[in-house]
Amino acid sequence: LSWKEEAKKRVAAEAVGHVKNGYIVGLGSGSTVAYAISNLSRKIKEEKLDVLCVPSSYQSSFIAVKEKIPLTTLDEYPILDLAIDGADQIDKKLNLIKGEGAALAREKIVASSAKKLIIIADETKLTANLGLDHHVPIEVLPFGAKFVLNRILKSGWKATLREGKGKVGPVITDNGNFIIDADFGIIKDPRELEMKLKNIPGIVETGLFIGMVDLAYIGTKAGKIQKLEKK
Ligand code: A5P
Repeated sequence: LSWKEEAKKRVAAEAVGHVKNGYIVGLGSGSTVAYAISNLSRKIKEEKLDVLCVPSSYQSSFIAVKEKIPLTTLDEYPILDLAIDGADQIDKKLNLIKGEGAALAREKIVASSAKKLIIIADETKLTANLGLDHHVPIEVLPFGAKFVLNRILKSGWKATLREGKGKVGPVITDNGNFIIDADFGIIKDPRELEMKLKNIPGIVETGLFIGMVDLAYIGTKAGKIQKLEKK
């Protein structure tokens, strides 16, 4: 395995260490979370734990089913003990950009339902400034996609409708929506940007996760784990 995959595995195991018997656990999406799901499956079997999980995407649901992890829903358990998720960018204040896998809306709901949110990532995701060489994925209603795109472009930013792979035309999210990738450059005030975006009709959710993270484990190239905690 490459150092990155090793790092992802390491932080996944560290996060799964927080799961206790009786926990309801929210599962994020992406390749790092995939390691956490496999690890959690082993832990449940070995320690004979009574744990239920709420997946944030078809991807994490399919992996959890394959790993024989019992699943539940937010309708049955609106409060989760813990959520484990990945990120596309993370700054020192533990603010995130998410949504490369187009799962950001459900991920944000799962993360917001959890008493504790742990983020796992390799060190390439760490940044001094959110938005530096990175776009922000935004989930939009198909009906309002052009309208939202024009609003963002008119404000002087760059934005494109995400095209699908394995399908012509736009990416369709698990919620039946489109994704706009917007480039805001370095984001000085992510909370303010989030508020501005949320005021545009048609935007369902943004990939900005502000002030939500309790703990982040960052896997380094040197084989260590950097722990970042909410202050
Ligand atoms: C999914 O929409 C994203 O928010 C993922 O959490 C993010 O892309 C992390 O994925 P990796 O762990 O594969 O980098």
